[in-house]
Amino acid sequence: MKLAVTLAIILTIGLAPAYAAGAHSGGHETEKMAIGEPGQKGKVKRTVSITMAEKEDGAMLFEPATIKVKAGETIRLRFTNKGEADHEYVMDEEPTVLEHKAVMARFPDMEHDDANSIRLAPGESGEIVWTFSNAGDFVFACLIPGHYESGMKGNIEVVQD
Ligand SMILES: [Cu+2]
Repeated sequence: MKLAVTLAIILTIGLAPAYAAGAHSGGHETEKMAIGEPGQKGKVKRTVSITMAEKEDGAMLFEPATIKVKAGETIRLRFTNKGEADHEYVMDEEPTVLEHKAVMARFPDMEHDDANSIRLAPGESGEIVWTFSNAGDFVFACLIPGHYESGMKGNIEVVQD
């Protein structure tokens, strides 16, 4: 019993800093992400409006759930949370998002301050200006526990111009 508790503490303490070092302590500023980088407002070519909401049957979703952009394009992603719960948006390569999801499941109150994510309270709006530097298939999701499973995920197709 005592060993189990100690082990749990070690795991918890061990994981948190490792995660912080990997993704939350400015790594995004120094490492190039495959999905791109924060864009300059002056280079915005178009705006994509995305709503976050819950349905009466318990489903949660992003509308639209597919975003298509051209490689090199700078987009203003404009979000509105039309639901009654907090929602977030994070975009990246799928394995990274799923890894992040596993960490969120362990630390549900974790808040992000990454350029590729945004969290909105009910009724709030916000935006991310982003340059999708490379062609490829990427994903976005809400990683608040349970939301991904309820449908809060989508795809970003970045095609070569
Ligand atoms: Cu959500």
